[in-house]
Amino acid sequence: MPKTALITGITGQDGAYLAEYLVKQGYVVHGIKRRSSSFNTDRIDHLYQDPHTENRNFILHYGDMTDSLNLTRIIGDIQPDEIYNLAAQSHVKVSFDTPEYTANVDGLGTLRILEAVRMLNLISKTRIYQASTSELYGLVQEVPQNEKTPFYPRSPYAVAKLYAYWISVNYREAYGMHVSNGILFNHESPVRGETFVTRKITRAVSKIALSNQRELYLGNLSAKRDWGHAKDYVRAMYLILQQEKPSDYVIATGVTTSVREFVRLAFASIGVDVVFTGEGLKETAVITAVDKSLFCQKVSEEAYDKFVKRIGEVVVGVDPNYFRPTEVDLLIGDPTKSKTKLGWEPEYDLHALIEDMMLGDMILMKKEDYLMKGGYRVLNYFE
Ligand code: NAP
Ligand code: F7E
Repeated sequence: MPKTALITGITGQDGAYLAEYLVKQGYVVHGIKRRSSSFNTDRIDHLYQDPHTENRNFILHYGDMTDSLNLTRIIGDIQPDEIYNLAAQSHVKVSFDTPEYTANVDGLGTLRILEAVRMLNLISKTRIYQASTSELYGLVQEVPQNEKTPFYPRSPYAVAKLYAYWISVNYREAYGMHVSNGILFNHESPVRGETFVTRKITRAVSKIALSNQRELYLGNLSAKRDWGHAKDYVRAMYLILQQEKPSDYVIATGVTTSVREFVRLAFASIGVDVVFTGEGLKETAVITAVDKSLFCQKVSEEAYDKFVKRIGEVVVGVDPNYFRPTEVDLLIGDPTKSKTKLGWEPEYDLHALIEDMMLGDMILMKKEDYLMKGGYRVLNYFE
């Protein structure tokens, strides 16, 4: 019999990569998606199977992390071998605007899953992965951070995830449940949400190269993150649930980079040198040189002729609206435990991650460019 997995948050970045990975491993994958007035399944459309298909191995259910009855019914119907609890209001800055909702989904949502498994007498059958986060370390108490580093959350998001972390540990200890926390450091990809900083940068750099955007505005350029690739990180989630005993694992690359340096590397990947000058709100990045052959290879010859005239101009500025009331300045993980116990090794380093993201966004922005230049008529329904 193939194993059955249930993924909450299947329409998100990690949900999509994990679903694809588990289908390849021979699993029957069930996912919970929210009802939305517009399509929200872009990232998993390639896995979709018509409900009339026989022996489907990819099945979606409507649901919401705030609805206990719905979650309990779905888990009862599916009786999954593994649950990957990835659903969350996952944006740190947005959590300051929606703290109660974030607590409900990210904190209590986890409790709802754990209780459902307990009440349905699935404790001995169902293993649970909880999507914990490096944001738990917040105002870091130790560098680098490992599984024993004390937590100091710095946002409503992180505080909600702190509850989820400890309630998972508590259910493991109180009821002997196979529940594990993956403490994942930032991981990105070409399908990363557009308002997280890496994707915001790779989209903007692509648009700026095509002369469809003049400037990119960011917040704290000095923040440092340990960035990996989501493709590598979902493999770690799977490995965590294959262990005989549940435990908590840090998943990270062990390398940290500032937002400022990420910007520089994203431009450099298409042959553009930028230099940062000034301080605080006055800090800017200016184009200093363009490598013609790399730019033409990565963008286009047509775009080069226009872009090269921008040497000496500002392409990045600071907007304080993107600052957070309390910031996490530095994250760098120590993945020793996951490397030794799980045998996990990431395949992507930061350069490979940026190449992958820039490739994805360049294709996307070239398509947009084509449409904007009247490639075909876009209907305006409100005309
Ligand atoms: P994401 O792209 O923002 O995806 C979040 C998913 O949760 C989406 O499918 C979203 O649905 C769903 N969701 C949100 N609210 C929901 C609700 N009330 N009920 C049901 N589903 C809901 O996040 P991600 O980057 O894939 O991250 C996956 C998980 O890992 C999250 O729990 C995140 O907090 C955690 N995490 C992420 C990172 C990272 O660097 N990516 C690091 C550590 C931990 P819609 O598509 O409808 O919005
Ligand atoms: O910010 C700074 C910002 O929003 C990274 C989530 O997946 O990873 C993610 O949370 C840094 C912060 O990710 C902008 O202040 C500067 O210091 O990409 P981010 P995050 O807050 O680290 C963790 C591990 C999670 O668990 C979360 O779910 O970049 N920054 N300028 C900016 N950030 C954004 N978003 N936009 C800016 O313009």
